[in-house]
Amino acid sequence: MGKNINEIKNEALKELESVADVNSIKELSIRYLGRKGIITQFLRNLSNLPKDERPAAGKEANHVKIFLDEQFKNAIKRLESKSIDSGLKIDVSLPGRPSVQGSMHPISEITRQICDIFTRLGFSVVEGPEVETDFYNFEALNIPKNHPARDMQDTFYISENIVLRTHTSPTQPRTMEKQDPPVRIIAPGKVYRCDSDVTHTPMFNQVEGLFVDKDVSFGDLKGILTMFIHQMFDSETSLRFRPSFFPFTEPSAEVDIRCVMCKGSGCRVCSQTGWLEILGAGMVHPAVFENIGYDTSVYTGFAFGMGVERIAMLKYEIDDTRKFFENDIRFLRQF
Ligand code: 2NL
Repeated sequence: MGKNINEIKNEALKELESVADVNSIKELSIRYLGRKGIITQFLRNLSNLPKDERPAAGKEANHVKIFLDEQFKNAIKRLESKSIDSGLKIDVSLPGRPSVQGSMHPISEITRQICDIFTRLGFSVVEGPEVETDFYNFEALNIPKNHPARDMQDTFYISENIVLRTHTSPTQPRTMEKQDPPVRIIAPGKVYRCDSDVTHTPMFNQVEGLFVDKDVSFGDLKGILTMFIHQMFDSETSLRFRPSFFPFTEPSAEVDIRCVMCKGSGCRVCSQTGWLEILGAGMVHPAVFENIGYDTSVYTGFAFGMGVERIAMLKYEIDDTRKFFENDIRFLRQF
């Protein structure tokens, strides 16, 4: 064999010292490390060595290859930064690159508006985990073991006792465990259900609220929710409370508003009823208070929950929930 690998290395370094522009360095790199380069040939010729010398020689040659590659690249980097330092490559007359201005996602915007209204009414915003235990998502809220919401078909199970929360309600027993009344909280966030069609996405957003103190009545519930709806929609909006059922409230009600599209005369959006359902509410079931240790002879409270997508659809006249999560910039830019 001709030259040994160290001689080749030293020659390459010497040549590198004598060149002063990027192209020459690139040529040098190709001459040594390219497909037909000196080092590449050297590695190929190793097969001529006696078998027991090949591994050590190969290892050394590979080290040199990596070393030289680094030297060439560093030399190029040094030259490039030098030319930038000396101002050679900057055209100060070029216009600046515009930075893209984003906008608030409609769901974030509506969530914020809801939280702002309740914050002004004395509520604090609290957040909780999206991966929940069976206890906080169901048990603490008086949702019995055989309830359909607990079915695998409706709930995403991580394991037997861990779920993706199906509502933001678990945030509330979590808060009540840590704090004695009065409690005035609002819990916004993402929730998950096994459901996917024009009106359902497997992830959607809710805001729930809870008010606990001495002497809290259904009248307080009506007053607070009426103020909320008048601020969120229009101070002239009529609303009605219909009896309903939730395992965690008793009595329970559903709240409808006069259809924002037809003002009550009947249209496609309100299915000709003139009314739109926009929230669920009720007086907190005593079992919920017992589960977290509040004295039911002293305290009462009300709670409510609403879907953010539904409110956003009504306010912005959007007809398909899936549009919120397709990330089509033409859709999102409008908000
Ligand atoms: C709906 C209805 C509701 C609640 C949520 C709640 C939470 C606790 C105790 C009692 Cl800790 N209730 N939350 C109560 C009534 C209705 O949501 O339609 N949500 C989209």
